[in-house]
Amino acid sequence: MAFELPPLPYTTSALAERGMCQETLELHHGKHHQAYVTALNGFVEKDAALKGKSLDEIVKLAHGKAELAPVFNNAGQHWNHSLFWPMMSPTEGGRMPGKLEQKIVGDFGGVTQFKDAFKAAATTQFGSGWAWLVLASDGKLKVTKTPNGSNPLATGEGTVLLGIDVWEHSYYLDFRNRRPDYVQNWLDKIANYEYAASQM
Ligand code: MN3
Repeated sequence: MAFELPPLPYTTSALAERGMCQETLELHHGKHHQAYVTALNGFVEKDAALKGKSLDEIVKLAHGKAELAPVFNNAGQHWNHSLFWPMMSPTEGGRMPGKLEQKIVGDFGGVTQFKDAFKAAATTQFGSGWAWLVLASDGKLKVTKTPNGSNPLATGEGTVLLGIDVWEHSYYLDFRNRRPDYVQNWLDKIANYEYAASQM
């Protein structure tokens, strides 16, 4: 059974007023994410060891294996983007439920401290990659970052609550080279903290 591009949970213009325009979402979802899915299906088709495996299984088994790097890159990016779309909200973006806010205050010292740590991770990820808010195995929230198509599922860094794509294709039409502005706007107006709280 081939992997499929999941539909966006909102229209491509739904986040435009919040700083992510229709063209960004059309290209990012319809072209970039679709390309990862198509490439992954091509690899699975040709490799008996991958057939019938779940996406999580492929991400974990391909991680760190040089000969499976192209498989890992595309499987990881399919996994990352499938989470990224519901991690944004045209109605609840930026609004943090009390349950998550309390946990963030407890583990980071405050919402501002959390946002600063997340922004630092997202802006210091050299080149392409992702920044994440994870619930680590010790029960604490942590901010982490991964290069290219990698993610906390592969690295075992914890359960993903939130993640931001910092590949240039995710922000260049809206923010040009200003990645810090993209990340700050995303945290303040776009991030779906209801989704994050539901993963705790
Ligand atoms: Mn992307």
